[in-house]
Formats: sequence, C-alpha cells, structure tokens
Amino acid sequence: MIPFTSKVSGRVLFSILSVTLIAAFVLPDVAPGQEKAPQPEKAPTAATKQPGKPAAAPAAVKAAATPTVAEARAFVEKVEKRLMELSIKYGQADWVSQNFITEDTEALSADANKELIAATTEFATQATRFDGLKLPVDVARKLKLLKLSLTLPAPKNDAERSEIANLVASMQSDYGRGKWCPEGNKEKCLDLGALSRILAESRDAKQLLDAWRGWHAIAPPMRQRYARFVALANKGARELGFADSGAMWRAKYDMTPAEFAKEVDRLWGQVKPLYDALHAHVRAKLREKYGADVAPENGPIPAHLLGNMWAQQWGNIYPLVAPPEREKTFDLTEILKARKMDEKEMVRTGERFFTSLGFAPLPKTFWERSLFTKPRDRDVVCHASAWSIDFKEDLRLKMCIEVTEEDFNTIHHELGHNFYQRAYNRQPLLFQDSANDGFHEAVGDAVALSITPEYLKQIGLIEKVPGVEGDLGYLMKIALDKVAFLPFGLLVDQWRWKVFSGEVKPGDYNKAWWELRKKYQGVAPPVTRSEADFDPGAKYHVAANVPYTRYFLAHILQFQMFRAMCREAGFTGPLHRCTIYNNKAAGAKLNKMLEMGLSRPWPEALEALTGEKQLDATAMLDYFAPLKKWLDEQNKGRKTGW
Ligand code: X8Z
Ligand code: ZN
Repeated sequence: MIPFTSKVSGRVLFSILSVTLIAAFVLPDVAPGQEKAPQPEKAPTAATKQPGKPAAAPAAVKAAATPTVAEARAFVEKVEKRLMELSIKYGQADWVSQNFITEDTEALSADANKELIAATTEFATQATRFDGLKLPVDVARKLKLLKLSLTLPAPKNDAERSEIANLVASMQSDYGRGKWCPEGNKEKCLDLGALSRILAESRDAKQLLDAWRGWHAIAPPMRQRYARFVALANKGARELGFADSGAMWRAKYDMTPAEFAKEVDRLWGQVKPLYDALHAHVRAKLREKYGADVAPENGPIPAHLLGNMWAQQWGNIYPLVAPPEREKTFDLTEILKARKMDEKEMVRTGERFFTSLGFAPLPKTFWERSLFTKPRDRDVVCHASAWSIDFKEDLRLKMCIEVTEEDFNTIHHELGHNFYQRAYNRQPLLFQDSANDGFHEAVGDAVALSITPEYLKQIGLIEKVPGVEGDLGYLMKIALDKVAFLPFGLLVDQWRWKVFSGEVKPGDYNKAWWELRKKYQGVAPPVTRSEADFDPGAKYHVAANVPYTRYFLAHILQFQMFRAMCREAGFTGPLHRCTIYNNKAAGAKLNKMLEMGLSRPWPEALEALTGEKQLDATAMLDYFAPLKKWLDEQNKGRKTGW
C-alpha cells in the first residue's frame, strides 16, 4: 500500500515505506517537473497572487473566483479524510493479499490500490488551483506533499490505471511465489529462503552457482510486464507535471531532483575509499578459498561468492575473510540457537530494546495480527515489512523469521519502522511518514548498532565481554553488511532512473544492470547473461516497485543518528563500543525526531536528533576507522579496484 498505507517496507502506504505502493506521500519543496532551487516555505498570510507570476490558469479555472486560504485548508482536510479511508482499505486488502497470495487477493489489492491512486491523482490535480496563493506553512507543505505522494503514478484514464495496478500486483505476487525446481522436479522446489540459505552457507562454487541461477530464473517472465509498467508509470508522472517517474521519486527530498542526484554522488565519494579497501581484501580472501579459476585476482568478484543472492550484504562469508582475531568475538547465530530462542522471543527482545529507551510497549494486537514465521501451506510475500494499518495503533510485522543473527538485526530494522509509525501517529495524514524515506530505513538500524557485546552481556546472552582484541573481528562483521551494502544501495535506482528516463531501453535492461553492478560494486555475473534474462527483476524492490536509494541514505544516516544518540548518552569511547540500551535521554532525543514525522523539511528533523542539518558520512568513517587502518595494511601489495 502505500499510498497511504503505511507499510514500510513492506508496504503500505503512506508510510510505507515500503513499498509498493503507490502513493507514498512524501514531499519536497519543488513544484513538479521543476529543477529550480527550493523555495523557503511562506509564512501564513492572506491569499494573494505570487508577485511576478501572471495568472496562467485555463479559462475554466479563471472563471472561478480566486481561491482563498480558507478554501485551501478545507480542501486539505477533505483530502486527508478521504485518503485516510482509502489507505486503510488498501492496507487491509494488501495485508491479506501478501499473507495469502492468490489470484483473488491479488485482484482485490490491486483494485484498492487503484482507487487510492485515482483519488490521489485527482486531488493532486485539483490542488493546482491553489498554486501561487500565499498559504500557511502547513497547508502549503501538505499540498506539495500531496503532489509528490505517489510512488506509482498512474495515467488518468481508468483502463491504464487498472492495468498498471494489476501489473505491479502481479509482479509482486510472482516474486512472492518464486521457486526454483532443480531438474524440473516439482516435488523438490526451493523458495528464496532455501536458496538464500545455500548462498549463505555453502562453500561449493557449483552449488552456489546453481542456487544463484535458479533464483534468477524467476524473473524473465516479468520482463515484458516491467517494460509496460515503466511506460505507464511515466505517462502518469508526466500527467502530474514531472519529467518521468524517476524524476518524481527524486523530487521528494526537499531539494530539486538534480540537487538530490548530486547529493547522492557526494555521499558515495565520501565512503568509496572504505568500500574499495573492503572489496580488495575480500577478493583476495575469496581467491585463497576458491582458487584462480573461480575468483579473479584483479577483476570484479563473481556475484555468487559473497554470501547473499544479490551480493548486497556479505556478513555470511565472515569466516572466510575475518581477521585472525576472529575467535575473540562471538557468533550470535550460534548463541540464539543454543539458547533455543524462538522467533517470537527474538521480536520480544527487539521490543525490549525500544522500551528500554522509554518507548511504550507494542499493542496487544501487534502480537495477535503479525506474521512471524513462514506458513507451510500457502504462499506469502516473505520480504520483511512493517505496517500501520489504521495510522494509529494497529501496527504489524510481516516476516518469515529464521533464528539467525541476520534476522535478529532485521527484526530491529522493522521495529524501527513500527515505532516510527506510532511516534508520528498524532500528525495529520499527509505528515504521517518519515522526514524522508531514508529516515524510515535508518531508525531501526541505528538502534541495532547498539547490539554490542556489552549489551549482549547485559541481557544475558554472553557471559563475558571480549577485550579490545575482539574489535577488529566485530567491525569486520558489521562492515561486511553495512559497508558492502553501499554501492548496491546506490545502483538499484541508478538503473531505474535511467530506465524511467528512457536512457536505458528495454532491449538493454540486463546489460545496463550489469554495467552498473560492475561500476559501483565491482561485481560480475557468474555466468554469461543476455537480454533473455531480467536480473533486476530478481530483486524484490524492482518487482514490487519500491524505491531503493532510501537504503543507501539510511546506511549513512544510521551512523549519524547513532553517533548523536551516543553523544546524548554521554558515551565517550570508540563509537563501535557504544550501546544506548536503557538510556532514556537518548531515547527522548530520538523520539523528538520521530514524532515530527514529515511535518517539516528533513534537515530540521535531522537537526532535532543530531544538531546537524546535512547528511554526513563521517560518523560511518569514524566508526570503521580501526578496520580501515587494518584493511589498508592487508591490502599493501594488492591491487585495489577492478
Ligand atoms: O527491504 C529491506 C527491509 C525492509 S524495508 C527488510 N531492506 C533492503 C533489502 O532487503 O534489500 C533492508 C536492507 C536493504
Ligand atoms: Zn525497511
């Protein structure tokens, strides 16, 4: 959902961050299609025309009386009421369809989504009536957000709007149902969970390759639908005044689309040396493990060797690349299993972290309505997501949890979404979202950075805190997830932005994908690929139309938030040793930012927590500084880059 459903990640709307949605209501300060500098928000005044802007309204509108501030306010109230109703309906339909994938639930969800998109588009068009009117800051912001809110813009004609809603619903369902049946044996099909386990655990290059290929075979049937979806989404974006759907996504950051693209490049420049150092070390270790036939000395790394289906997080190959001090750290997966901690208790443990910061416990309905484990008897969308169905207290998690460290972290990530959703639930609907989408993705991760040995000892999961000798191993483990992720977080939308703008045509979808994977990640396909493949579609967020730059931003932002919370907690040691567990001052500061929702431009929200108004990767660089030093020593005499 999402157009106003609040799913994050999963979807729902409005908030959601999630996903699919459709209309995400977020908003920048820029008029659709314009690349000019953001205008400061105007102070409340009487309705007047903007100086220097002759009225350019069509005759029919001109004939109407000049709109007033009171009318604008009444309009916004009406819009929020209606969109709330439609978002809740969509949220309910989508929840059912993702938890019970069938042709019927898919149709019901697509239909509810269509209604929400239709209403949002209609309201966004009507809102142009107030263009040029001096409005109170909150009303002006809401109108701007309304115009930017759709993640899935759709053409105004009903047939095409139905078509695009159906396309996205069907790609998401196909992804959720995706399986690989070795040798065509329908008795032995493997789903994404099973294939991911092979990628994570197997050290047999042939087996890794089979699993990688098997999963990527789910996507070619989506290729044509994807191309059609792109054409329709662009038509919808253009009807709303944007250059294309990608430009509409980039307009949501309180700056122009062009400025945002530049900002992303600036941040990547800050962290690239750290990534390059990690890449060079990992490549050398993989060569030691698999030999020169499989792992190259200098070129890009084959994508099936990095422990993850998309080579986006590499924590699963930690034992292959760890510093010699690795035995001085601990293996959380082993500990969770040894303690026989079950899925629900993992979520309870995550919840207790948030309550230790001063947040109220999750409502009883969260425990009754969430999905924690993969059902045996039906297809569900297993990709983790956090939902707020009613924009108040009906919070839910949907996740096929496995007892692993990776999923323990993802639980904190998702709970970050849920606690954010509840913190802003007193805001009016159009402000019920994170400051920008990167904020929603960063909060739970910022909290999870506090899962330090010190914390694990406090909650009784380990007996003894390892000494500083364990630090390099600890940092390496985290870098394999967080640093390795950065270029992947960037390139998914670099690809989509080019696809939406028409720079990359359907006939080059796969080629362009692998060019970007090489350019940013230094990763190569493990076997020859062609345009008969559609490898981007084997990633959830492409199939389900969830923007992805949010995760790149979040991976930088979470360290910035973490540093600020540690400062608030009075912590003065090395950043990676800080935990804010039980610290009410840090929690209060975090809550200050969360409860603002989307009511103010994101730099103000960032300032509320950190005192800083700019995104800044120095917190991440400081955090990993000891590891970077070690990596640079290891890499002496090795080639860096590809
Ligand atoms: O999709 C997610 C979350 C839900 S918002 C599980 N993540 C990205 C991914 O899995 O690709 C978290 C990290 C990146
Ligand atoms: Zn998320």
